[in-house]
Amino acid sequence: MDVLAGLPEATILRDFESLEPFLRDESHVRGVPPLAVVKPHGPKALRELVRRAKAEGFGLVPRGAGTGKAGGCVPTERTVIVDFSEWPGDLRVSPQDLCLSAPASAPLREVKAAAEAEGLFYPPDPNSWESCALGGTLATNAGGPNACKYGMTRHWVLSVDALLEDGELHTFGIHSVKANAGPSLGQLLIGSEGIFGFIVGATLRLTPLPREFATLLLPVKRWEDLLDLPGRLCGAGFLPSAFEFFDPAVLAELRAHGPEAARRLPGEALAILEFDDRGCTSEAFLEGLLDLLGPVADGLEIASDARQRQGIWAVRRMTSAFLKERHPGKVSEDIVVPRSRLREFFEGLDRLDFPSISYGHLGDGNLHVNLLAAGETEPARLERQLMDLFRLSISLGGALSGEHGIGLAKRDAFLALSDPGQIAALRAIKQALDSCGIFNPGKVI
Ligand code: 2HG
Ligand code: ZN
Repeated sequence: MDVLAGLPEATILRDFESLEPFLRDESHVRGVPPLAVVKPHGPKALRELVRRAKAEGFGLVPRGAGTGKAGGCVPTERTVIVDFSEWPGDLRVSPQDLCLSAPASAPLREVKAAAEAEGLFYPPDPNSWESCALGGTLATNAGGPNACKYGMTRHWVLSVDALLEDGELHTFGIHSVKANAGPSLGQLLIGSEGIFGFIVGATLRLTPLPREFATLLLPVKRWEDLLDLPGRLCGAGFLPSAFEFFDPAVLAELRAHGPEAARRLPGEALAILEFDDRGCTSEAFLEGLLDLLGPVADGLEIASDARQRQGIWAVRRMTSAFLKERHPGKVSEDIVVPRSRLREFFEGLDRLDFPSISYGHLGDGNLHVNLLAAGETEPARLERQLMDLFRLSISLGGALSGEHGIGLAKRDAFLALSDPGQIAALRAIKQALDSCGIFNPGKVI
């Protein structure tokens, strides 16, 4: 029986070749063939999909641009992929309310550009910002380098438009940062990875666009010298808008095999620090910073113009894809620890019995620990290694994911390592909001 026959307001893909690209995202996880891919053009399609999913017992897997890193949008058994790329709606900026409304289908690149055109800033900047869709960033609560100062996607969402199990569209939140009429269902949906309903759009908070940047390359001889810096900087009142790093192994790979700009990178290990406060390029600011950094700043280089700044960021932005190309079987994690525990984390990592290389968001303790040999490691052993890594992060007050989420990739570890009370509460909420279990079945919990 064709469960999608006559579905209104939608593009439907069914043939094997068209479904193939939807089996994966940008994680190492691969899904099973879905029943179909549906691209809804309006609420009628979604309402009808929800009705049929409940009646026929199939699941609905929401998908943005497929750039996720945890397998959250890959299909599981007997599911239909609901791809939001054709969901209608316009971008509307309201400078007076410092907000922007956009449909889930809006490319994040266009959201950021629409804000900038009004002299405003939408800070979330996942590495995929040029190719991802807003809806995916909302569903996964995407992070990125700017989270160091500005926080995650959830900190920039005023209201969420979502379709729930009743088949109706609801708006949770208002166009103001001050909204306190009861617990926030909008915030419950952000980062829920589609397990409670479909996010179809949102109104985002904006802030004046920073116009002054101090972008610094900080090479060090002993890479451990970087580890106390995020905490020291913050403790002294310096909050970088980004504080990224490459450990010696990642830097060596970039220098030996990376693009032209990477070949000139200095140091045995390297941090990229960026400030965007007004006055951050003044002598007084930089002197204060140098005083605080002390001898570790001996090789400090400052980007002198926008072109140099872009060159530095281009290398950082391509690191994930570059490492993946060189080590196709690797597994990259995204653990997080409080910035004051970074040194303890790396000491603990050294004691674990597997080699790894790291880069990522040092300033907020969100580290991409890469196990290059994962492809050749016996699966049970690899799982033990990953669990040891997650336990280490959790023992230091951190978590097994800082920005990529749980999806399918980390579901088993999340269930095994979380407080059972938390899992029970999440399952109770899931049962209350999705009693038939139609929304993204088999993910997260
Ligand atoms: C980054 O920071 C992304 O580059 C991707 O979050 C990290 O590949 C990865 O694991
Ligand atoms: Zn990252």
